[in-house]
Amino acid sequence: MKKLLFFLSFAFMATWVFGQDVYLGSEKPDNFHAPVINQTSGNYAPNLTCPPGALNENEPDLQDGDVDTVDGGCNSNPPVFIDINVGDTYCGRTNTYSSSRDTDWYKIVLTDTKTLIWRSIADCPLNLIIAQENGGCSTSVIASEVNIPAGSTGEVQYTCTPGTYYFWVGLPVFSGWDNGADYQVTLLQQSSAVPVSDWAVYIALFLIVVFSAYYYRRRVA
Ligand SMILES: [Ca+2]
Ligand SMILES: [Ca+2]
Repeated sequence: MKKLLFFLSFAFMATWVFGQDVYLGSEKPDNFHAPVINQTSGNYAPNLTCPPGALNENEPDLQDGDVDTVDGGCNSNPPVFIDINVGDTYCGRTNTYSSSRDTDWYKIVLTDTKTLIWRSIADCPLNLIIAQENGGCSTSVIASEVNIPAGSTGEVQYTCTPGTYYFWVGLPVFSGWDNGADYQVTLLQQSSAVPVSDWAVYIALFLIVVFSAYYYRRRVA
């Protein structure tokens, strides 16, 4: 029984680890691992509305034979990106077409170190990826979250040193979403300030220590 449980646990972990898709491409590769959670729209009712002040990706849903000339990143020739700044929210679209998927690459060039958060919500399942440019279109995936269900907030973060980074958003799958769906993505910087709630905890702990010491001294005096 123990051996069976061990085997099942190992199989689950292996499926979870190796079944993840952090592939940046728009076309399905031969060795693509099917996502563990093949989330579809199910009973979810699309309800995203673009918030005031948000920017628009301005890319129409791609059709068979289309070339992504808006933000296909390194999947397009020549490569094309949307520049993004910390604090920006983009409202965009993503879809599948002809066994391919739309991929959207947002680019930022950092001159100092920042812990950046890439956050999303969508009317479809999403993958979020942060990739670092190693020169040209040589990239390294440095953080990712995959199979974020429709209607759920996804988030991935990384402490980025000076350099060029790509913030990628797209579907986890290569078919089934030909009619497309809305998404929203936001690039945030993690504050280094200690939240007020944390300070309250520290002060409370300090007072407990002080009063405990005072009470102990009175008892032994
Ligand atoms: Ca798009
Ligand atoms: Ca695109």
